[in-house]
Amino acid sequence: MLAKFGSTRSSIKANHALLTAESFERVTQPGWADADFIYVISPQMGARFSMALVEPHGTSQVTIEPSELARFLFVLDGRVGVEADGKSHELGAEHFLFLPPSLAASISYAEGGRFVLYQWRFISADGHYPALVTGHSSERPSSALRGDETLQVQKLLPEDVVFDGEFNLMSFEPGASLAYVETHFMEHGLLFLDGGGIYRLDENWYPVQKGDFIWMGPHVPQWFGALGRQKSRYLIYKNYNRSPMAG
Ligand code: UGY
Ligand code: MN
Repeated sequence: MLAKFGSTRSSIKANHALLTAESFERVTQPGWADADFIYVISPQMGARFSMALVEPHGTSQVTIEPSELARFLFVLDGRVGVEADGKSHELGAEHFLFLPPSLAASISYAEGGRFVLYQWRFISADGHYPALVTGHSSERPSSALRGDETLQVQKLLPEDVVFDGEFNLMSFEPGASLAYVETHFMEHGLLFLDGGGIYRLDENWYPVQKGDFIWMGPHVPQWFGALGRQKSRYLIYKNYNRSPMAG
């Protein structure tokens, strides 16, 4: 994608960032043969997690060893295979998988199997880790956010304090919006899956659309209003169930 006259919609600020495709930088990673990583969010920008778009350009597999990192995959296109805990999981578009730090895994992929990968240092509540969780967005129940039927939330992970974060899908009817400007200590890593609108981040109002990523740092004022004639929907991570003094 050519950026004319050095322009981009990407905007990297101290407490938030909008990352758009024309400024994506592709890098390789040890062990991940035939795959490009686009790290849209990283600790280097101030986040406590990383979020990458992984684009395989060949058939390969990687072995993940147990470590202090938890991982969450959300498949966008194609197929991704995960073997862990003696089970094989075949993931297609809109399948997700939470891999706890305690488990080794083998991930296999091929050209066209694009997915989002979140990685973070898991904060255990009691020294234990949750089990692997996998599923498909269509299987997860939807509920109105604070009684607003035009704004639906699907929680992909079980509601259990054993998890130190949430991964949710939020769907907005055209014209729907967050009810108020949120200001919370939890961070977000977001990918627009459908539609778009206006995202307020701190003192900026950004036009946003499908394919855009957003980092919201701690306490950044945030609000979204959906525009256009189709539903808007995003995948959003938030550290959750833990005190700001934990970790
Ligand atoms: O869960 C959340 O904090 C969510 N409502 N935030 C957001 O959509 N920016
Ligand atoms: Mn929020």
